[in-house]
Amino acid sequence: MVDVRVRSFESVVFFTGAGMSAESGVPTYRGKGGIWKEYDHESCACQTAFEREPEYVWEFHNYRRELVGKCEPNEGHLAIARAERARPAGIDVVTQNIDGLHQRAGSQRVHELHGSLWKLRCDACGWRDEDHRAPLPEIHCPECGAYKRPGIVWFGDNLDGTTVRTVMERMASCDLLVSIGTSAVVYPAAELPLIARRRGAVLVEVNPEETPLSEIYQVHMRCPATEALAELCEGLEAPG
Ligand code: BV8
Repeated sequence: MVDVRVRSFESVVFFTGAGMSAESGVPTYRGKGGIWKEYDHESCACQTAFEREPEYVWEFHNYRRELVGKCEPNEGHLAIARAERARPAGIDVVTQNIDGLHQRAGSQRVHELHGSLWKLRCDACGWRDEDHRAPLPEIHCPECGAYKRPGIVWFGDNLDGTTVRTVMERMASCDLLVSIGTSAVVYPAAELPLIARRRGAVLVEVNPEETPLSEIYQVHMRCPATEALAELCEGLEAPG
């Protein structure tokens, strides 16, 4: 069995999806209880819907802010944050999640590929802010009065170029990549671990279920995120 404990590697990327936050009570997108089973993202979570019915899109996103706002980081988030404290320059989190739970657990080096539920912007005048109030009391831009937009990468939106370049660099320079709780069906995020694979890193997939990209991983941990992370981060003590 390959030794995949974080302490045996120099540079580690944790690549996380909704399954990372499932044990915190945040609904996943697909599979049992998935949010896209209940809501059609084309009517409540995309630019076209936002332009057509901004109030309904905000009703959906305020519902998510209230739901996610009540959730706490789980032992898996905390284990990753402890690992970063033990190895300040050696751990990065690349997340598809928008819930902010990695940051609330104490992780500093977090790259949000799909934006954040807590970030806001105005596409009419360029105003930006971060606001954790749930529900958001005001959905109009304080500068120009247009509707604020959640700072989320919706389907059909481009990802932020700077974030993608930084993430590609980290994937190309890590020696361990741990994918946690993603169904690997959303692109371009899903294929980013291939960069680490090409670089010769050890790839670990943490997911109770198989995914379309399972075969690129050398090690599969078919268990929940918290259980796998307790094992992977074993023996890593933060200094002091
Ligand atoms: C783009 C935002 C360039 C946040 C999301 C046609 C037109 C336009 C684009 C496309 C097109 N066809 C294809 C595309 C590309 C498209 C895409 O990939 N579509 C797929 C579905 C085919 N991608 C895009 O549009 C991206 N942009 O390509 O720009 C472009 C631009 C214009 C035109 C063409 C190209 C943007 C993608 C980002 C979309 N944003 N959501 C929100 O609203 O919530 S997608 C959504 O899925 C989330 O972001 C999420 O992060 C992402 C991936 O989901 P997962 O995180 O994997 O979660 P999921 O529920 O699926 O799986 C959970 C897993 O956890 C399961 O496997 C489960 O087994 C496991 N699990 C459960 N419990 C646990 C667990 N694991 C461990 N422990 C547990 N306890």
